[in-house]
Amino acid sequence: MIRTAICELFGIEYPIIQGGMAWVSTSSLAAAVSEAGGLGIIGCGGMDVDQLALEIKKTHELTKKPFGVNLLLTHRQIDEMFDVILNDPPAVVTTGAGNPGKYIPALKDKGVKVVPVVPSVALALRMQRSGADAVIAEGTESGGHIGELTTMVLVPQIVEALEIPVVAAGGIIDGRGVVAALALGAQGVQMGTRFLAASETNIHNNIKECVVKAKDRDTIVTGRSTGHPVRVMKNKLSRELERLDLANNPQELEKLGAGKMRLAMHDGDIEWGSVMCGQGAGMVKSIQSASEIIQEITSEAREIMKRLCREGER
Ligand code: TUI
Repeated sequence: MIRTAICELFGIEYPIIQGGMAWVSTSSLAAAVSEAGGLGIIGCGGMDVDQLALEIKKTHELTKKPFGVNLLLTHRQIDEMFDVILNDPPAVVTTGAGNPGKYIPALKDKGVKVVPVVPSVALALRMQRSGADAVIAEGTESGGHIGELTTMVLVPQIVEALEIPVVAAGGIIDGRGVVAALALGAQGVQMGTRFLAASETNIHNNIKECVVKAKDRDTIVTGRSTGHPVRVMKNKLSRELERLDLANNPQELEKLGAGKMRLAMHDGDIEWGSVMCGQGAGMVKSIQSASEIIQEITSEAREIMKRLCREGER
């Protein structure tokens, strides 16, 4: 079902990419997603170079299928992280939170497919010119560091502007989202929030329960005054960050925000931790394995496409 250009490009069965979430996407999740036929991604955010090297090694041991690494361009050891990747190259590198242009040639020399996450048509075009193999068009519904445009308007405009394949991200949780993304011209989807609640993530159970319990309006964007807006679950920390945003106090905001992802994901503090997650959390119903998630989504998508075909014939 739904085999698209990115299935060929990455050597995967289903056009489903797991978001490379900082503190969340380790070898256990990435390998489980790849084993289930999607593309698992290790997120380097929250890791140091030795941890990244070890997670890549562990993923190779857990699966023979293709997987990727997300290079977080704001990482304090970004150049060392890049060297780790060149030393033991994964099939795919996705990038986030910046322009990866200078890293692309060396990755391509090693046969790695390079797929930057982009929040605008202008950056998508720059990435295509720099040799990217595909882009991930990420809407503002996503969790974590976000751009301004919604998935609904960003994806079709990037699809229209580019010749390389486009993957849609932001607010995609189930088969309905997958079919909608394909209808917008995307060749696949990237999902973070749904996999945040996967049984294979090694994060604190409080976070998974928080995602499962979430309702439609439970996330908020903080940090606009710093130039790095992030979508998080509403809690005591986000209310305090919002106050500092409104007071236009980016220095205090950065100070208060430091170390709070670890507090959430590792320690399970859902009040004072930074619980980065997307608006789609309200649609996540339970904690499931990566394989159950992918099977459920693909069968939902198949059913929806059949129904739409029938209705289109009438
Ligand atoms: O990167 C993400 N999501 C993230 S990163 C993260 S950790 C963090 N790092 C820095 C500040 C705050 C949090 C948590 N979640 N998604 C991909 C993404 N990339 N979203 C938006 C962008 C982006 C933004 C600007 C990509 C490129 C860009 O380009 C600016 C430029 O340099 O032209």
